[in-house]
Amino acid sequence: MSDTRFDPASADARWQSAWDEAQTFRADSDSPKPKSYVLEMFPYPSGRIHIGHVRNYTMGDVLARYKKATGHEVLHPMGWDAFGMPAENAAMEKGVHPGGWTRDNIEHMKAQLKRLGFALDWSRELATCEPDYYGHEQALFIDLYEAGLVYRKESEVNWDPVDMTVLANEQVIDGKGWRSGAEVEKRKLNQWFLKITDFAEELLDGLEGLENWPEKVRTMQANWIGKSKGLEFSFDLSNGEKLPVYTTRPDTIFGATFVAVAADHPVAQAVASRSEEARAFIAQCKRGGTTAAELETAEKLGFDTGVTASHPFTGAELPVYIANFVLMEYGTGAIMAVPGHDQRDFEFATKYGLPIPRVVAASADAADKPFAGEAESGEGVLVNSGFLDGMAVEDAKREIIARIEADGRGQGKTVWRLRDWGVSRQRYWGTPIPFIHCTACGVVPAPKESLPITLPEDVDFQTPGNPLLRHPTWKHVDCPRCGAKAERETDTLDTFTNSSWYFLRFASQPADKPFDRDEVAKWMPVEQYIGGIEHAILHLLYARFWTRALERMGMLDVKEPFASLFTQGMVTHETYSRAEGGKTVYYAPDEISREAERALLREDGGEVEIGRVIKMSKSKKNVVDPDTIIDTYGADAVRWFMLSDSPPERDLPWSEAGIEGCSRFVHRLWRLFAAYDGGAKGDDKALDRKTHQTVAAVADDIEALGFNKAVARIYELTGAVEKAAPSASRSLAIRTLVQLAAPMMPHLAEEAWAAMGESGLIADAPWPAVDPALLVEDEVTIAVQHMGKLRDTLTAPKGASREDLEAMALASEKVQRSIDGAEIRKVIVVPDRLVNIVT
Ligand code: ANZ
Ligand code: ZN
Repeated sequence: MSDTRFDPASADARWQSAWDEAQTFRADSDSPKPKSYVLEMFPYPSGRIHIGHVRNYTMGDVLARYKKATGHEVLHPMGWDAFGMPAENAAMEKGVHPGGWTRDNIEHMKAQLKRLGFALDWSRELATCEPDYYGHEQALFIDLYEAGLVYRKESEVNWDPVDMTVLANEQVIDGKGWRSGAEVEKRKLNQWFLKITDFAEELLDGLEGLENWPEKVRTMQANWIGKSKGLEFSFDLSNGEKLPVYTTRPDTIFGATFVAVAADHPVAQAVASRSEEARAFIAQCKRGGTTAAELETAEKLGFDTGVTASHPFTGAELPVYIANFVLMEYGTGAIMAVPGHDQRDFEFATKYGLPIPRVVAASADAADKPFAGEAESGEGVLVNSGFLDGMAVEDAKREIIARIEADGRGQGKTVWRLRDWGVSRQRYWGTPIPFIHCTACGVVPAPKESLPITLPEDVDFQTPGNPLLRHPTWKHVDCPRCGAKAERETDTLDTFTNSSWYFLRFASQPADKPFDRDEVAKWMPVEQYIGGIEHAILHLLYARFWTRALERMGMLDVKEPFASLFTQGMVTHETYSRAEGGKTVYYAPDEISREAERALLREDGGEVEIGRVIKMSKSKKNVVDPDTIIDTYGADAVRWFMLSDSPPERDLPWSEAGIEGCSRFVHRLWRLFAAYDGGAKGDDKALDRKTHQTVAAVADDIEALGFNKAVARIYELTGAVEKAAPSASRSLAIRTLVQLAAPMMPHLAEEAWAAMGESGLIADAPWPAVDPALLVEDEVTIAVQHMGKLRDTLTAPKGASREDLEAMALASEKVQRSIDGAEIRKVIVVPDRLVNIVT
């Protein structure tokens, strides 16, 4: 082989175009091979590839290439989650069109991905912002509507009175609009919803079958769905009405010292109609945030309505408050408050001087133990609770539910935390919701033939508000039902809808419908899905919901989209900063010269502070640019670094020394490959064993996504080959190393494969075969005798069974010649030593 240096700059580009030309990674739906669908979460085209993408996609790539080598027809696609707010923000800030901005970013990022040599089927590339994607999504949305899974209802939004626009939750900062700084108001608007709650039970139960998902993701989803068993019962109020409340702790009922309702509750509204003070209080509640987390931490505020509620067992009259921590959308919007055992109630009672009795204690004799400044929500026995005294919590729950049900006051009930999914966004850069409002016919779905309903191009972002709403012509259409003048819906869909079915469109891309059921069935479910833990809840839950909904509608044959899920760790780096003019200014690693104990800013030699090793992020400037490192070290070194050292689920600290080491290893392997001599003679049994064992182990590691282990084994085999003397075994080991490295360092491997005189691409070559006999650690030499005379010697795996040794001995030609057809009377086997045949 040649002794030139390996030059990534030329080799990378050369092999990338060779794969492109040969369409090496094009997935064939009609292939008879077993299918394997490997998918990484598709990126948002923000402008540049982030190092986190590089890590995620490298992992998927190794698996995809390995699956191909092991005889699978692999689908490994890539696309763009291309709708969303950053494009609109760019439009507002830079005066560019969101479409142009997004498409430029896609072009740039695609080129970056290509430089990494990923084995992707680019023929299936899709961008969710293109009509040939979102038009099909509109069709699916209409299908969901027709299946009864889409509806409209009034619901609260964050309204920025200055920008005259609805804000997403993340655009509300400390109760103010992120751009205008104006105090955000809550407004009721008609919004579109998807009925995910219809699937709550299924989505929860389905988690059990997902054994190949991380436990923590399953737990997070289960908590989000939030099934709770409790009791709904009614208090009799002093005004003669009944007030239903919901509790998950009916056992604590003797500890209830007040009752509270949400600001929107009819009881609160009734009080407000009579009291100016109550109206002011309710208005104040509405200014605060409404998320559960905000309510948890906000100061607890209440307004005494003057109404009282009669305790069902003691008859005590409990005050009824309007309280800011009670949500209208959960349970009944009213609670029995038990300050001793619920933290929110505890804070409230402390503030308003209400009694805090104990009704659960560690033991019966701790009934009067004071609280240590907070509520106790744990297990124990009931105390100060009349007929419940001495009972365990679970027994007491059952007892109360039974008595309340017997009285006809209420019923045991299951409540879900999961809410229906509000998908309306008052924004431009999203899928237009395919409905038409007609004064005569109401809400009418757009006819399917009219899809895609495309976004107008001529929009301006300098005026506040939704560009679709103010566009002069776009929304004006004739009603598809009665032909009268009507208006299009101007809301667009939440971008999470785009990522809820993209994996189906990758599997099948007909022009006239979202996907073909039979073709999808060939690929789905995704065999391995890889992405960030930040998508543990919403994206994965929504994708599971769409899949189940489409299955129920008879459009799909799978219920769960992702058979295995892997959440990779982050790429991290220390930060560099110093205070300048009262602000903390961050510096990028390439602006710093790092010494053992300190870090200096190259520009002025001044010392900067070394911060914690944290996730790479633009705001902290602790990032490395993938393009720069590919330029410097080549794609294979970068890929190798992404796989080395850290287990893939853990964080990977970026280091200059680390990537340099990887680059050195690429060249070291090249030198070894260059020493390949196809004609070398002689064998080296120990090396053969090592080679075969490494092949088997690397395969197991890749299947288990233990890439760092596979990397370590390749290092080890490399070391062993370097030490070995030339032999046929050594040549085989070198050839095998090229194959083992191929999924990880595909450019180097192709270059070596070609230089060794192999025909075809290594990307198309099968995974090296393993001889099981060579996987056994030790071999022994067995003497084979006939009538006590040595006739042959055999090499057998250590510990081979008597039967195997006997069979091997009888298979020996020399032994057969010696026996010469005589009748065998007895075979004596001494394991690991000898076989003697008696005739
Ligand atoms: C009495 C009680 C005693 C409660 C106790 C808890 C502990 P999870 O478990 O999250 O489902 N709750 C009910 N409806 C509410 C609403 N609309 N807004 C705010 N809080 C509400 O929570 C159920 C518990 O949250 C219910 O059980 C109720 O307080 C409260 F030691 O009732 B509990
Ligand atoms: Zn009409």
